Amino acid sequence: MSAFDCIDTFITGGTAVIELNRPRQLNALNRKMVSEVVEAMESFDRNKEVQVIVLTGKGHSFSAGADIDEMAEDDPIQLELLNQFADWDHISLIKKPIIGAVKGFVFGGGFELALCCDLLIAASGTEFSFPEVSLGVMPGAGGTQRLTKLAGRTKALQWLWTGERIPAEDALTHGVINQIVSPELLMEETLKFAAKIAKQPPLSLRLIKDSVNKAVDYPLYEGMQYERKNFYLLFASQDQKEGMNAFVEKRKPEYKGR
Ligand code: CO8
Repeated sequence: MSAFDCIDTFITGGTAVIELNRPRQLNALNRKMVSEVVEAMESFDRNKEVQVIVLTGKGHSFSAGADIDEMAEDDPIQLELLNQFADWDHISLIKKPIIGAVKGFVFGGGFELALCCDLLIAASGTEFSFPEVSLGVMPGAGGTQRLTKLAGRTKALQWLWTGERIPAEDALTHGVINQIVSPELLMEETLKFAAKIAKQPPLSLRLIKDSVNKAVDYPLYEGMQYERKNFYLLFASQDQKEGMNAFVEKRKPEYKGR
């Protein structure tokens, strides 16, 4: 039995899978679900058996957005006191690769949660949208920032102002997702993709993610200084010795994550 009410989790090979589990509400994100996602991610981030985390949704859709019923009567003071976005901030601190496997509707807060993933694989027919504008609000969990950094200001404004549905093909063209696969193969292809990453040395994966994330926020020079420190740090790892010795000795490396 899952320890969670709104998500399911399991581990297969070196990949941990987190499934949003309110399919009858199209996986609308209530606050409990977001806290559970974060709790599961933090636990998998510390679990030595896990190299990659996959985030997906049960049923037809990844997520139709924040739970409007829960949010409708919110007031600013209550929102300030709840500090619910602290949970979202914690997702940015996860060190392991996170792959989103999305399908159906990826709307509002669901789109924001997808944008918290490092890579996104979408089933054909997936539609992304920020419909918040039509509810008299706007994205609040990073949507305006992350979408703009990925797709650029022009497309971001168009999509955020109109709330129009973005077909998976457009999301691919504008660098929002990595790949489109057929719906029946979504999990299979995602797990294959995850396995390809999971076999790489964990410390390299971790510091590559850390450095690429800095590229988004830092000016080039500072980013390169940061990258250099991470590069040096990897020379303190057993896996660097193993990787380079294995190359010289013409054998397969055996990485330990140390
Ligand atoms: N919140 C609550 N319930 C929802 C939501 C939602 N976002 N989306 C769907 N549901 C429920 C429906 O009420 C319905 O429940 P019931 O069967 O009890 O009536 C069930 O899911 C199925 O939905 P529909 O019957 O509407 O299914 P359709 O296939 O006809 O339509 C749509 C699918 C087009 C996705 C439609 O459900 C829809 O428009 N949903 C709302 C989409 C939306 O506006 N999302 C943005 C919400 S605002 C937001 O995300 C702000 C983010 C802020 C930061 C994040 C904080 C967590």
